[in-house]
Amino acid sequence: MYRTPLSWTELQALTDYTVDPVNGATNAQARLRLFGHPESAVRVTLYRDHHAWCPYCQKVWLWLEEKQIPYRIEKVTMFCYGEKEAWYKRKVPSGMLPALALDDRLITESDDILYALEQTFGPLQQSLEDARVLPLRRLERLLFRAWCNWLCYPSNSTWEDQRRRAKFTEIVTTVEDALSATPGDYFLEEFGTVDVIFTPYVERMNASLYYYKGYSLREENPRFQAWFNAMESRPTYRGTQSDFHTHVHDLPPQMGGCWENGEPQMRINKTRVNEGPWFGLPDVAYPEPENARQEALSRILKHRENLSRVNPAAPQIFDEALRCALTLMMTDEPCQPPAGADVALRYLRDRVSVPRDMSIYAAKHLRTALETTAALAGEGQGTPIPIQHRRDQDPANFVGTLR
Ligand SMILES: N[C@@H](CCC(=O)N[C@@H](CS)C(=O)NCC(=O)O)C(=O)O
Repeated sequence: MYRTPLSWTELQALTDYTVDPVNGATNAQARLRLFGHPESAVRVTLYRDHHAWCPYCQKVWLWLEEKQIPYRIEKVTMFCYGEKEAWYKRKVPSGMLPALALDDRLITESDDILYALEQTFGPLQQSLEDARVLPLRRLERLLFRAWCNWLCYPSNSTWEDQRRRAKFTEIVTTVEDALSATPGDYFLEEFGTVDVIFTPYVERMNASLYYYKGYSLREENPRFQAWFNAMESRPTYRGTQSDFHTHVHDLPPQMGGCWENGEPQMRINKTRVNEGPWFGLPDVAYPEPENARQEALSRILKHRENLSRVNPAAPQIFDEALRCALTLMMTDEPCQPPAGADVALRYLRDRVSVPRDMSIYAAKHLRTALETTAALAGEGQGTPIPIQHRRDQDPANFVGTLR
């Protein structure tokens, strides 16, 4: 039995989701973070990407959140999403992110930024120059290179793909040994700098190898699994954490291409990440927060006019289709959507960006409701996600409401 879709006013009444972006938990929407300090205490501005996706920005972001340093955030467009802001090019002619202003000093290069922050505010448990940290930093770069060699170059044969996989998993074994070398689940005895340095690319490896190679870093390696679980116990990490769908479609233009190996498991994983079910994927393991659906609803309510403007469907079709999906998400009761809803809703399903738009569980609920409702209308897919650029996600379309 189908019900009629709720009106926007009725939907609005179903969410009281609020966060305090300034003093509350780590979140991608904040422009100012105070951690209970007065605004006059701010000495730092972090310039990072609108998409909260740049891995080098995530490293600095996590460090600031862990140390609870008051800071401002200025968001900048990455080249593959749209036009780089002229004011930023005047400051940083290369346009590269992140950059950080510390008092009167502007610093680029994420490692130099961490050095400067460490000198000013003290290390995050261990110093970057600590004798235990230096070899682990080198190991992180080795793992990064082996990952790029496997993911970002086409293999001419199954043999070549297997060879690159073996090289990568050999270094994974060294990382597993490093994780086993100290008590606890972090790299050293206690959480610190090394964990922050490993986080951005290990998160992207977990997503991309699952999808493009059929290899599940988190599930196949017990120490990595324990490390991910430990990281997910931290609200700082949860606030910066992305999901598989976002990563696998954001990586190709950034990395210059990601290559599928075509293996049966890879094909299964790819379909699952693109079409669901999204619950149960090894991109998250902490228990779902109770208000995940309310969060998804409140984020859509905030942006629905812009979402309608960029959607390929006519506004009336998109409006009704979206209300059907949100009604299902909030009431568990399906609504029959209008003709054309399949294309409209799958276009949006493919463009929910985590953590830019909402947190990981909120996105899983939203993608599920969009897909389930789209399937009631038909098999039509949204415009394919581009792989050379992501201008379909140009933040200029959301300026003014991007919070
Ligand atoms: N070595 C630099 C690398 C930074 C980097 O590659 N940033 C990329 C984003 S992940 C960038 O800003 N690219 C320009 C753009 O995409 O607009 C660092 O550690 O900060």
